[in-house]
Amino acid sequence: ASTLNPYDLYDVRSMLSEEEVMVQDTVARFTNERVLPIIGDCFDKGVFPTDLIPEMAELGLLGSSLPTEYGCAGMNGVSYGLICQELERGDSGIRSFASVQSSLCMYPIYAYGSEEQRQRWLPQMAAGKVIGCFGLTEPHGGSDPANMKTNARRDGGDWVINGAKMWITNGNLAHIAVVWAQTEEGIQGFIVEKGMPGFVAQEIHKKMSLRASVTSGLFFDNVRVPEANRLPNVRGLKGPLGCLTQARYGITWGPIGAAIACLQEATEYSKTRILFNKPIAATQAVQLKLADMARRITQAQLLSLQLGRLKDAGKMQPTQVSLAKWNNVRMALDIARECRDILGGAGITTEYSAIRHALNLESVITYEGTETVHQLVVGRELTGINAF
Ligand code: TGC
Ligand code: FAD
Repeated sequence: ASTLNPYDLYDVRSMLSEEEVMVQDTVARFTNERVLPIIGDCFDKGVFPTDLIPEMAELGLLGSSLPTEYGCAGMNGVSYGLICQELERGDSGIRSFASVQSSLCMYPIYAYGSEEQRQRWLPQMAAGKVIGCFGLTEPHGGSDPANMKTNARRDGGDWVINGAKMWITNGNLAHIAVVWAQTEEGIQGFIVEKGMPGFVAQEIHKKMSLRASVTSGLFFDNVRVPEANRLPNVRGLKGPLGCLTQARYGITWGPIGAAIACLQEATEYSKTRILFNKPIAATQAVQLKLADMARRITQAQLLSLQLGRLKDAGKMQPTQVSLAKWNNVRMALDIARECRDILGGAGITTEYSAIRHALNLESVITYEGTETVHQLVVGRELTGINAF
C-alpha cells in the first residue's frame, strides 16, 4: 500500500521544523474540534463565532510572528503560513479574522508605531481582548488606494478625520481601527478608537460570501484623534502596502487549506457514490479531476513553503507574494467549484463544505488585491512597464 499522504503528495511536511509541525498539528486540532462542527451553521446564519477568539489567543494565533516582549508568540513566517492554512481549512472567515488582527492591525502598530503605542495595544490584542480592523479601501474603488479621499488635517495637537472606508473585515467587532488617510504630508495611519465622536461602523449585510465574518463600512465625520494615535514611523502608500504584503503572504497559504478540505470531501464522496453500478471514483472522468486538483495543490504547497523560507531569510519581494496570491487563490477557487460539481446536487447545500469554500474564495480572490492587480504587478516586473 502507498505511504503517500494524498493531501501532501510531495511530503512538504518533511521540510518543516519540529516547531512548525507542532504549530500545524495544534491549529489542525483546533479547526477539527472547534471550527468544523459549527462553521456551516455560522455561515448559514451569517455570524462570526466570537467564542473562538479567546481560544485563538490562547493558542498564540494572534500576532503570532511578533516578539514575545509584546505578549506575542514570536513564531516564524512559515508557522504563520501554516496557521493560515489550517484556519482556512475550516473557513476563510476564520482565517480572515486572524489575518486582519495579526497582519493588518498588530503589524502596523508594531512596525510603524511608537513604543507607547506598542505597549498599549499589542499585549491586549495578542490576548484577544482588543480587536482591530484595517481601513484602506474606500467606496469609490479599492484597487487604487493612492487616490483615497479620506483625509486628516491637523487642528492644534489633534487630527480631524473625514471620509469613509468600505468592506472592512472585523469593522463592527473592532475596538480599534488602523485608518489610512491623506494628509498634507502624504498618506498616514491613525489608530481610531471605537466610541470616538463622529466614528461609526455599519455592518454590511446580504453577503453571499464570507458569511461567517463581519464586514463593515466605517464612517468618519470630523473625528478628532490625538497626535498620540498617529503612527509616527511611516508616510506614503508604502505604509499600508507594507501591511498588505504581510497579509497577502498569509493568504497564499490559507486557500491551500480550503482546497485540501474540498478535495478530501469530494474524494470521500466519490468513493461512496454508486452510479452505473460503480463508484464515480472508478470513472476516468472523476479521477482525472481529482488528480488534477492534487497536482495544483502540490504546486501551491511548494510555492508557499519556498515563499515562507524567503520571508524568514528576509528576502521576500512583493512581486513574489503577488504571484503566489494569484496562483494559490485561483487554484483553490477553481478546485472548490469543481468539487461542488462532483458532489452533484448535494454540493449546493452547506451540509458539505465545497460551496461554502467556493463562495468564500470569491472574496479572497478580490480582497488584498484582485487577481488582475496581482497579474499586473507580475507583468510590470517582467516588462518594466506600469499597465495599471
Ligand atoms: P507605488 O506608487 O509604485 O508604490 C508606493 C510605495 O509603496 C512601495 N510598495 C510596497 N511596499 C511594500 N509592499 C508592497 N507590496 C509594495 N508595493 C509597493 C513602493 O516601493 C513605494 O515606496 P516608495 O518608498 O517609493 O514610496 O504603488 P504601486 O504602483 O506599487 O501600487 C499600485 C497597486 C495597484 C499595486 C497598489 O495600489 C495595490 O496593491 N492595490 C490593491 C489594493 C489592495 O490590495 N487593497 C487591499 C485592502 S485590505 C484588504 O483587502 C483586507 S482583506 C483581509 C481579510 O479579510 O483577510
Ligand atoms: P475595484 O477596485 O473597483 O475593481 C473593480 C474591477 O476592476 C476588478 O475586477 C479589478 O480587478 C478591476 N481593475 C481595477 N484596476 C484595473 C486595471 N488597472 N486594469 C484592469 N482591471 C482593473 N479592504 C480593507 O481596506 N480592509 C479590509 O479589512 C477589507 N476586507 C474585505 C473583506 C471582504 C469580504 C471584501 C469583499 C473586501 C474587503 N476589502 C477590505 C476590500 C478589498 O480590498 C477590495 O474589494 C479590493 O481591493 C478591490 O477593490 P474594489 O472592490 O473597490 O474593486
